[in-house]
Amino acid sequence: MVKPNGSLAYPQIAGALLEKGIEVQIFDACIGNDKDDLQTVFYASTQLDSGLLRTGVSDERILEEIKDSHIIGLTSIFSAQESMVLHCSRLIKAHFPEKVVVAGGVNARARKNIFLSNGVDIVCLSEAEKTIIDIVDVVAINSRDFSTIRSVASLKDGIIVSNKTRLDDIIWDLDEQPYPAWHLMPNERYWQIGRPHGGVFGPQDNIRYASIMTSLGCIFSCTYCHIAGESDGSDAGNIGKFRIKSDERVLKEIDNLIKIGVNTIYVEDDTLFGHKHRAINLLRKFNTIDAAFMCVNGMNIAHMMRHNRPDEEVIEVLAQAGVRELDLPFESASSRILKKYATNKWSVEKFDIPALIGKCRKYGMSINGAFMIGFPDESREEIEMTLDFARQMREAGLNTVNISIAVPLPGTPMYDEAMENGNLRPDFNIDKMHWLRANMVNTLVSPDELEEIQRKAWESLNDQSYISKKRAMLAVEPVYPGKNHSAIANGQL
Ligand code: B12
Repeated sequence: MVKPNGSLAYPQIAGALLEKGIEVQIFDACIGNDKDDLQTVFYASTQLDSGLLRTGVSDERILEEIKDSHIIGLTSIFSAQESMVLHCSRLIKAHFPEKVVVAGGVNARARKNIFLSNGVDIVCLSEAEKTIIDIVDVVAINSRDFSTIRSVASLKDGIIVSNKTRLDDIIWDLDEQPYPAWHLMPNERYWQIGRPHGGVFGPQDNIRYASIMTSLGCIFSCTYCHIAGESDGSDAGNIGKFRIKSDERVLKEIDNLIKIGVNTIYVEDDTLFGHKHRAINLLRKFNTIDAAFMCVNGMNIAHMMRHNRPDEEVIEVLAQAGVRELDLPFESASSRILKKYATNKWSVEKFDIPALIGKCRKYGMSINGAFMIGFPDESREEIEMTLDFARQMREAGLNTVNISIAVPLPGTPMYDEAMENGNLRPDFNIDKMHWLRANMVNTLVSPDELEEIQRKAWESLNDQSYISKKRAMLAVEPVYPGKNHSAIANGQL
């Protein structure tokens, strides 16, 4: 299905530029601006050869929007969207060779060589609130030599120069980050469309949403997540480390959002309860705020438990803060898989999950269970273990179930291992790096079988009304070329 991107990178980078008095505009090419008719740019997708849908403004409109800018930034956090990002960079470079094209985001940095050979001049290798200013300073003196800037990769005389991120390049105290420039986002358009980062809403729901992160980084180190690779000595530096904003800073950010008319705030931390007491105290302060809060990201089962039983304090505080929907990332119900791939992050044997679900429901929250299948050495029995568990938890009150196929995304340890062990062909198709596609080969359960299992399980584990709602959000009835097409037809895309 088609949703606007609305990534936090845009207001973050824009905020950093505004703080230094540098003129900046945000253009979300998926939905355009006042010059574009939503019916034609957003609601009318076209299908690419890969089967993905292209949604957004024409090439001409992109060129028109950027024609007066010196520097054009492109964000690339989702690998499956890389082809279209590179389409933009090539397009811009072909028409305006003198303009500087900068890219950032987890996918761009993991694939820096490919970006640099497709019209991008500079790839930011880490968080870039400071880096973007360094780049502007170079452009301002009419130079195109970015080779001395830290934490970027660039081309110098046709050779890639890549400067790793060092400890002092990172903003450790998140209160020192510039305030995100949410007011520059095309919010009215996002709200008119009404398809935020989680949940199912329609334009009639008047959902005026925005995202915040109260902390960055994660205390876990799961092999399918890029954070596991963001440590000392990596290109990105140690940004995987858990860092927090002060309560005052978070409340000020929320105040800024309310001032621009936001009524629903998506808390998108990687691990909201990384410091449990801090999160509890912070959430208590949300009680009096006139907005709903959503946690579609960053919850962890272990943080919701205390001595293997539901931690009522955590659940109560979430409910009182107005959280109406929770995503619980079980991933697997096989202890072996959890240990090997997911930092052993919850205990299948010890945790009383039906009690946890019951408590969350008691507090009025709708619970989605997130599961993953298709790890390279995962057996059919282990997959069934997870699906059986999901079935039992549905009986215990879980509202919906989401099942992803494990994807070895570039930049993650799982990617490196898949390459090394022959689970990923060197010529893999980046457009298929998507959670409904089985990308790995030489797996115990074959890719075709995995997609079939995923589709059937999703259909049998969810209510018909939910499936219909999801299907109603499909832009076109997609037909995939080739054999592995089944998963796309199940209404989750
Ligand atoms: C919030 C979030 C979501 C939200 C919203 C995403 C959105 N559109 O904004 C929701 C819940 C919807 C979501 C969903 C999914 N997500 Co998500 N999500 C995140 C999360 C936790 C935070 C992203 C964020 O806003 N970060 C804060 C911003 C400020 O950081 P940033 O984007 O990195 O930007 C900084 C730098 O990278 C750089 N930068 C970035 N862009 C640019 C551009 C320029 C020009 C410059 C100069 C610098 C720059 O500077 C910025 C400021 O420092 C990330 C993990 C993470 N920590 O980044 C995963 C992540 C992006 N998600 C991921 C995945 C896999 C998914 C799902 C597929 C999960 C699933 N199975 O359902 C879905 C798919 C969604 C889709 N569209 O297809 C992966 C993507 C990996 C990949 N290579 O594809 C990530 C990286 C997590 C992971 N597991 O590895 N996600």
